[in-house]
Amino acid sequence: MTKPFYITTPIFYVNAEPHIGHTYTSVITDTIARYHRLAGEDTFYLTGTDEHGDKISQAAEAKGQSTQAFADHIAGIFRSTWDELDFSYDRFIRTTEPAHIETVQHILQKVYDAGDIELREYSGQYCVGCERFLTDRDLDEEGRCKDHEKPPEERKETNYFFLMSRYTDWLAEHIEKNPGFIRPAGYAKEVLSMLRSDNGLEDLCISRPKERLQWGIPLPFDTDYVCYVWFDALINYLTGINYPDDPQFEERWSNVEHIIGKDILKPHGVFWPTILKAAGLPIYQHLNVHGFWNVDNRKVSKSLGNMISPLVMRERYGFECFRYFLLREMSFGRDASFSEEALVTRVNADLSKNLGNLESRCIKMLGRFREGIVPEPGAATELEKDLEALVKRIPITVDEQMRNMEPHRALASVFELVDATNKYIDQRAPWKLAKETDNAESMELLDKTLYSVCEMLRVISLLLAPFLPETASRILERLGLAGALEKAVLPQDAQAWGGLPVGNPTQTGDPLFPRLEMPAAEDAN
Ligand code: ME8
Repeated sequence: MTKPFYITTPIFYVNAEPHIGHTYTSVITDTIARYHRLAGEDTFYLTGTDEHGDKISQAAEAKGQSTQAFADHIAGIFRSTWDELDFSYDRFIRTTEPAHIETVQHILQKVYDAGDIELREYSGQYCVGCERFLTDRDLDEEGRCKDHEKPPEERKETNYFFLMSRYTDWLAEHIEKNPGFIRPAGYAKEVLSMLRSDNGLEDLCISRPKERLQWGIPLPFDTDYVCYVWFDALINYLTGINYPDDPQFEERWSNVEHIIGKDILKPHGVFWPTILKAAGLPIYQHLNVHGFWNVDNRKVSKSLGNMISPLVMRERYGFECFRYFLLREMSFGRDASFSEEALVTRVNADLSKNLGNLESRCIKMLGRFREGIVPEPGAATELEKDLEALVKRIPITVDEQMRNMEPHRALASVFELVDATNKYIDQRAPWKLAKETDNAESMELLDKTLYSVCEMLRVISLLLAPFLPETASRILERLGLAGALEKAVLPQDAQAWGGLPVGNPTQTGDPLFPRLEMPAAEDAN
């Protein structure tokens, strides 16, 4: 293990069950975490639930449940869903945990002592959906919240304010001087325009009077108030790695990557770095912002009933097919559209036809022509040298793309290897060579071909493991390499041509990706 790597998802509100959006964020985070583990880094992946605030207490009330019972129930569903989907998180944090409450109070006190929190009277337009006071730019022409399409409530209160505006210039300068701090670049621009807008940055109201809202963390310096849910929620990233007591905290924190959707850019791009600065803590390394999934070209919403349950998708298509589609279809940072038809089309083309056929052709031919035993490759010809060159190059490209947070491009790079191998098989036509049993040269060429194809499959599986862990393990097992992933180090083991031992026994199996049927019209979504 070398340097620590720390990656986080947003903590999800417990007012809805996990849907395609939460699943996408978690699939990306899981994939990146798995990649870093395979690169030998001491990786920590944090996820969890955000349980305080008006939104949750109102949702519980609507269900006629106590807020705690309601939060317990939905947090349990998130956790069990993530477990069923085999996400490799290291900690599932809940903001109602005593450890988190303590950390929030510690940070609040620090910022208060630094003189960055002040009591003021305030009136404004509050959106319960967003859990914040809105500014003019958050409103549409009819004066409704742009995100929730609902008019905000007029609220007047004496509240504590975090003097965020003090940090405007510092933050703008940091963003300008550190390209990639918020990525892709379009989101850094968006944050800069929030900071540089005519009115500049406002201060942030961080309290709610207890008489109005009980469900929150009491302010340590005034127990008549509870903490604003966003101030509380962001601090989960510190609690998650046991700030301030863990001796590993500093090193881990210096390598933190946050993954979020574009809807929560402002809290993460503006509130969070300024809170950290005010608390005297280093700011995060990167904020990685992805786009939004629309379903059949419409916004995902409860009222439209198009939320897409990951467990239903697993039942219908197999989770790795759904996972593959999410990873490949969306360019990280941009919006994408989900439909079951698009999923079936892509999975059939890429996984059944391309990858699945390659695996089954390769292992079946080895069984038929060489009793399933990996043969001697002999000396490389031009065709094998081309494959070797690709195997030297692609793992490095994948490594860069993963570190630049471009998983869709990394996956496309892995598939370059799949395409090259399919092409190589067609060029060599081993089924023809196999007929020329009297020709020693043909037999040698056949061995070379079979070895090279299996070796390509080994490399492909190693690189595919973070994206499709189950598929990668199955292919490696069939190559007689069960357990290889536990020892593998990326990218170097994928680059090392010849890693597959001669004489390895292989075994055939069921098709990895049976062709999917198009959904019947009435089932679709
Ligand atoms: O905002 N497409 O929680 P949340 C892609 N508790 N991603 C989507 C999506 C979609 N259609 N819908 C949701 C909160 N997401 C706060 C976060 S963090 C300190 C507090 C994903 O339950 C995406 O990651 O509303 C988005 O940022 C997140 O879910 C919002 O989840």
